Amino acid sequence: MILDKSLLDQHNSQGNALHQKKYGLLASVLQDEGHNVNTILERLAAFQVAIPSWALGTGGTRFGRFAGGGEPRSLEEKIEDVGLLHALNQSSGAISLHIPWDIPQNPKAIQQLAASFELKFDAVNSNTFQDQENQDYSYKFGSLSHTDKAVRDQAIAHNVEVIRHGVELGSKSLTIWLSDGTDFPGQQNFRRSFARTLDSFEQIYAQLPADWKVFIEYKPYEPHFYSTVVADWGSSLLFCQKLGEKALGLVDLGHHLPNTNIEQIVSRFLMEGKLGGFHFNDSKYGDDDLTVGAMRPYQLFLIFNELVDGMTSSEIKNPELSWMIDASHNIKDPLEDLMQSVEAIMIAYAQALIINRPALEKAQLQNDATLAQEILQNAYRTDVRPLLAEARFKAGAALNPVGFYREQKIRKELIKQRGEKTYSTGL
Ligand code: LRH
Ligand code: MN
Ligand code: MN
Repeated sequence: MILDKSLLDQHNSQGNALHQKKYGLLASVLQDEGHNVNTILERLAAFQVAIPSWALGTGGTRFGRFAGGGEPRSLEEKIEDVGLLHALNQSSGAISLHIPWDIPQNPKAIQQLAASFELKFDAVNSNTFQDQENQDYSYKFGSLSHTDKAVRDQAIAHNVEVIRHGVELGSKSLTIWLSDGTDFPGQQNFRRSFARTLDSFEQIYAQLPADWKVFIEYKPYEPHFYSTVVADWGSSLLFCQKLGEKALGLVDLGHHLPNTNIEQIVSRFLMEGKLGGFHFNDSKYGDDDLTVGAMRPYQLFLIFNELVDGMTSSEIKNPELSWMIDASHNIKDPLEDLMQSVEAIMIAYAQALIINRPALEKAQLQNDATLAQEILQNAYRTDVRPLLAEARFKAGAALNPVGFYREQKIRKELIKQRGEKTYSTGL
């Protein structure tokens, strides 16, 4: 579906008076506090979050799935959906593919289609956590860590194939989430599983093009419930350090045990120049994959505090980061949910940008915990949404993306075009 620009302009002119009131007030307060509002707006405009190709349909759970209607039926339609999101917020200028859920049959045409919506391809994701039809060996007992070399070779070949697809699309990174692990104590030897995995990773690493990176994503449990080979940031970092400079850690917010201090993990990765990127989502219990910011917006802000600190510090030498969403939608309209996720990420980023850093550093040096908290929470409790709206307005996006999407009844239109019961590939 191609967006009619004049409808966007109409939406923006209707909302502009109220927006200017809110924005003017915030901008003048920030200016008085010593911030350069234009620089903040530029940073927000430059910030792009990749949309996962597997989150454009209703995911459901293992207990059931309730189709939302009008879901994309092909990779082309997924790209159109991301194009629509990007037109609405100008902050979703990339898509991350999961292979083989989304195999680009005609990569040239796919790339052209994406380019027509000004979309780039972020990391390509491999999948050795499911068996595919016509596959020689099963991954029931693992893939890159498997005891049988033939299974490992098959999983390595798949990753190399994913790199090939990525190269054809102009992607520059591979994300490996390795689900391999065990369900019962004694089932495997931890040390040998690690060694076999390292050997497999090394073979994949050797096939990376010169300007590529590989992201090693960690997760403590699920699908396996006793041990996982790449269970935590320590294991991820260990693999990355052994592999070389193209290997970087990937932090999926849902992949931590309850109450883990994720912001400190982010700081450690940054310190070592080993942070590759994020899978943003939110959760209350585990890997819930809920809308970003729905449960723990303060945690997200604290993560961005570390990121802004790291990105502006001359002591940190970390490659540019990949910002990606990894979410699943059980009951919401996936497009609305993704717009909310992107907004939540941008809010946390904007709030982190307005932290009074010199004052924070001074409070830290003086061990003034009260003042340090005041400084952080002053930024966190500032309603920065007018800044985001202004950045969108300037970029020709919608002042209120979800509002516009509803006003225009876009889902209804997608259902008309695609049908009530469509199923997109993915989770
Ligand atoms: C695993 C995970 C990983 C997969 C995606 C579908 O839980 O986060 O990133 O590739 O979900
Ligand atoms: Mn993930
Ligand atoms: Mn996950």
